Amino acid sequence: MKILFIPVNDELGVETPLPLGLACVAAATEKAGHDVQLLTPISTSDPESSVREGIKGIRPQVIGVSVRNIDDQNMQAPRFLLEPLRRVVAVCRSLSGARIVLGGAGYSIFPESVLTYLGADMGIQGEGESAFPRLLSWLERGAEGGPPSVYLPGRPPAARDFAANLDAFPMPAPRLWLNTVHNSDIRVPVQSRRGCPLDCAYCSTSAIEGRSFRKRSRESVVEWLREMRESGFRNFYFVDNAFNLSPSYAKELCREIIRAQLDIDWWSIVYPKWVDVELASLMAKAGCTQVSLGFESGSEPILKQLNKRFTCREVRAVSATLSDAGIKRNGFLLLGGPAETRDTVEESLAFADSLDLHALKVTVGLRIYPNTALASRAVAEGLIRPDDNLLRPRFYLAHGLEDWLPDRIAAWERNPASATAN
Ligand code: B12
Ligand code: SF4
Repeated sequence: MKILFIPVNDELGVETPLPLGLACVAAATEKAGHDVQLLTPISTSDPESSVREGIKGIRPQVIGVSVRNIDDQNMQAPRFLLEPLRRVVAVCRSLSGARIVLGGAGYSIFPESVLTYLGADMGIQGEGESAFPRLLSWLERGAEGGPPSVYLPGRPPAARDFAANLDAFPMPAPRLWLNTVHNSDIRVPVQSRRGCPLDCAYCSTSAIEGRSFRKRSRESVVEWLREMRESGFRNFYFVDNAFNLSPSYAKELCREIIRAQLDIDWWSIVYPKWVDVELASLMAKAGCTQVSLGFESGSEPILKQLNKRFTCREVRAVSATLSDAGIKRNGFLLLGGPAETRDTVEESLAFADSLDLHALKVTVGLRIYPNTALASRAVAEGLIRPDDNLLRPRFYLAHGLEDWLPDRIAAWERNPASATAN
């Protein structure tokens, strides 16, 4: 079959990440014997010309649209991003009779409500590498028999896919998704693992990747990095939820990168625990120059509320170990969650300040995602109705902090040294 894949630029004012997920699905679809075209991310403000061009080029029977972001998770001025995406789907409909299939991280969190909202034909929750080609075979057979792992309007979905060994899936070749990228300084996303068992109270990852931890062989990751390197890219971003999970895999992967002498520069996301001197030094030698350290709070009771498995002491130790290895640390605070008070906020700001971070991003209010402990709590506290599908962003902000916290953070951002002031 002929398939057109459409990634979307949500125009958030920050660089649109390269569409790794869609490229993975495109690679698997091509491997299954279909004709594939992957567009460069199209602008939601003017989708018509790019979609028209894409459709003219391949005359698709199926169009796959990636739904990455639902909103920008900004409580003070939330941007709901599905409205422009609905226009993209409508443009596809007006220009082609192809079936429109949705997928992606944002889609996976809200599979039924996004399908209805965007008015597409079907959607795939979670990884698309095996489910999408299976869907195409089903369509080729005239959609006879039960549909494979898809959401159809008004029908319950079949069970979703979780490949145990990610090496079963091809990694996208540069010609498939990078041949129109002219800036070789761009950070190319790379994924070595999927799934997160840690179950933080507010997190949506289980809906996207599941809770079980699955990986690629380190050899296949390094082989792919080599291919990218030979195509001129030197900067990478490990999009794995926690690069240091498991620490033994992380160390082996770093050793493999070092052995391959790739001379690359990469960033990653680190869970603030399980980083010893050996891992930090291997990461630095392998080319890691910066990590995101999402410790979210500097108050022990709040960490427990968020179901974090680390203590402030561990955060401090991990931060120092990474710093000693020469790796920059970007910290993240998530303030206003369950049991947060003015005192715990001040504690967190002072704690973050004491870590001597390269940068710190403070978020006020927690975006509530379906099927999370935070959502149950918000229902119990009467903040949201039990039947709210949460597609329109809803935020948790501890009672009593509504007026004070945004002002406090604005003041702190103007003058971070005021961390201990009240
Ligand atoms: C790494 C990451 C980032 C990095 C990206 C770095 C880079 N260079 O790529 C950075 C830090 C820049 C970032 C920024 C943001 N991010 Co982010 N990010 C992630 C993270 C952790 C991984 C994304 C990823 O690359 N996955 C790897 C690929 C292979 O997986 P995938 O894209 O999901 O694709 C698979 C499936 O979804 C499916 N699939 C994908 N497309 C399609 C299409 C079809 C048709 C089909 C059938 C299947 C399919 O198959 C793919 C392969 O298996 C996710 C959380 C998560 N675990 O998914 C959040 C996540 C996507 N981000 C999120 C958000 C909100 C943001 C920001 C808006 C934050 C902000 N306020 O700035 C920005 C937006 C940036 C932008 N312009 O789009 C949210 C989106 C949900 C929402 N509320 O909208 C997520 C889900 C995190 C969360 N809170 O739950 N992010
Ligand atoms: S560690 Fe990250 S991905 Fe895992 S549950 Fe917590 S927030 Fe989600």
